[in-house]
Amino acid sequence: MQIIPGKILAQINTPEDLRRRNRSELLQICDELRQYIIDDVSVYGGHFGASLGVVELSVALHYVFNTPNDQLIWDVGHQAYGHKILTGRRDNFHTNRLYGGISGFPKRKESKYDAFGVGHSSTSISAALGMSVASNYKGETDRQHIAVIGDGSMTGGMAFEAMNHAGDIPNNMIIILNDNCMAIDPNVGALKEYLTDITTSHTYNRVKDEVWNLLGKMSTFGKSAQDIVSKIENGLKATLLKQSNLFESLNLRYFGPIDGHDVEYMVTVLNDLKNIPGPKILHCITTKGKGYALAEKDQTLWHAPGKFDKITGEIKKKYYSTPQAPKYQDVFGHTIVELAEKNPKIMGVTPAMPSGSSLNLMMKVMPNRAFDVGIAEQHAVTFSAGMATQGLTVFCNIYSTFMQRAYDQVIHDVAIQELPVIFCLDRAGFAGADGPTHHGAYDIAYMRCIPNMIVFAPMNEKELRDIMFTVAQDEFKDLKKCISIRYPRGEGVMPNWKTEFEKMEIGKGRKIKDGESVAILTIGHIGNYAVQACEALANEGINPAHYDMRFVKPLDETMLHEIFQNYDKVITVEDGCIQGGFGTAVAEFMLDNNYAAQIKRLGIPDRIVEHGEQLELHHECGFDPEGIAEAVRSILGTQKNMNKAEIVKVALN
Ligand SMILES: Cc1ncc(C[n+]2csc(CCOP(=O)(O)OP(=O)(O)O)c2C)c(N)n1
Repeated sequence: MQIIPGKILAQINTPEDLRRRNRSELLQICDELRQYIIDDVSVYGGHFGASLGVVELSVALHYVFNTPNDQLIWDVGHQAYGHKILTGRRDNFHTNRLYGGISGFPKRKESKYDAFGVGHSSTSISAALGMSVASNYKGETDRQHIAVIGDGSMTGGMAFEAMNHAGDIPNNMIIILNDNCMAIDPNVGALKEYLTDITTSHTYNRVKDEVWNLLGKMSTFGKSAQDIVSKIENGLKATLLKQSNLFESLNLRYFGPIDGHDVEYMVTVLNDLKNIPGPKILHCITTKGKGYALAEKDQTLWHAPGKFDKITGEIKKKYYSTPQAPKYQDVFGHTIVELAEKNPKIMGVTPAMPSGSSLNLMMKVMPNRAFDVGIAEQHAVTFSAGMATQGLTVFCNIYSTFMQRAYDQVIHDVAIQELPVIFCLDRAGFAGADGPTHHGAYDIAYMRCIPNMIVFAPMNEKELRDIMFTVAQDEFKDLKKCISIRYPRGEGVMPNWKTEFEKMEIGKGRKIKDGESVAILTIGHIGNYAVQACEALANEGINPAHYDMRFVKPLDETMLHEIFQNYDKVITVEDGCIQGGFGTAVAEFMLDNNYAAQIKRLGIPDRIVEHGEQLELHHECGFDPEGIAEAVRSILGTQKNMNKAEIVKVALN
């Protein structure tokens, strides 16, 4: 379906086109841009509320600054749809997040206007600072560097590390703090309270107006007047506004708060800021979901609602006549509550993903035992470690991709100290439409090399529940190990998922079926693809064995001896990187034990895999049901082609 832009937006193909427009037209351009985002996302899906909240900011920034020479960096980048539409990608925008289409995040390869690739939060200030230092070094002193960062992302440690550094370097850098009081869920922490204090302080706002009135006159009176105004402003702030000290004390000149939806005023302010040297921060107040009433009302739901009817606001869901399997995240959320109700030692931790991890279920019923710590993965891990030293049983739930942030903490604060922290790594494997910044590709490899770390992946809901039950027992603490439990985005396979808990033996795999000549070894949910492949291969008279290994570490060595003694052809399958992953662990076992089987490792290859549906990406990398079946045929040297219709049917089931 073609999305039709409004009259003026249709004529804006680059920011240069925008800058040629009359300032009086900006309001209408914002309306048209907002409508375009609503029209597109309602049909094609994607992130929603955040982009609506920065429509005016996007227009004002491209109107005032000379992009792409001036460098504009969007933190996280989920709010950059307006920016993409204004920078030559409007006609392509219907491919946003689709396989082969444009990325849902700014990406350097995609456009010269995307100054920095993003996806994980809190990187923008560091990147802008690096660029500003480079510009200075090259003598490009008129160049501007702008980081746009949300109040949620501002809670990330990197943002503070960068501000600490920035305050020490007198470069042209503007930090735009887009304050909407929200992360995906409501923002948390003392910084949020602080920002609200600044925003609502009457004294502050009165003084702010005076300061701005003075600033407005600056350009008229020249440099000495600027100095005087600057001194007055600083004096006023220092004496009257103790709240402003946070940024000012880091040597960042603080301006605002201003209404981030008043596009004309923002243009004025940004033009003024352009002429003020040194690092500065502009605090803009915006509403997430601005201009679409439902999105303003339930901002978490409308962060990324999927496709919806833009008139009625009905979010389109698939309806099934039979009960469906739940999402793994919900199995985690319900199971931790179930366990915690009986065991007062259990605590839950999430860095800013209560809804995404379903820890919100526990936060609701046990608010003093489940914590959203902000976008702060490193802190989440060490905070969990701290609780674990006191004998608590801590489930620390972090998306696989975001756990990359906290690697040192996992080693230094948890594994070395033999603390029994339970890491639940959601969105492990291909994340899908969010693409390479979000794929949980590396956790098997990066976790399995850490001493004292157990690495587990459930093939279904029951295995997830049983491992959670097992490691929640006090005797798990006696092992003096931590554990990484990885599971993918999306649904499992068991509509009746609420099974009785059964204790699992650590390091014990499960034989799913015996076979002939070739054994398929899988880890985690992707094992269900192998089941489908085996069913399809049976029609061709091919009968592979299949083992659900469950543990990457410790490997089930008894089972592996049985496998290598009986099969000289082995295929490993994982939804994770091949290098250093599960298949590599199996190959290492083979080498260490002097077996000589032919091994084919299926998984994520050593390259960046772009975005798309999970199944599309599994197919591209050759480990969807069809790919697994093909690998079996190939290792057996069988020529006969699989019945494609059957495989597709199986894959779709
Ligand atoms: C390191 C990291 N952790 C978690 C996330 C997931 N995430 C994406 S957007 C978001 C909220 C960002 O809030 P904010 O910066 O205030 O932007 P808003 O959505 O409110 O515009 C979170 C937690 C992420 N992108 N990066």
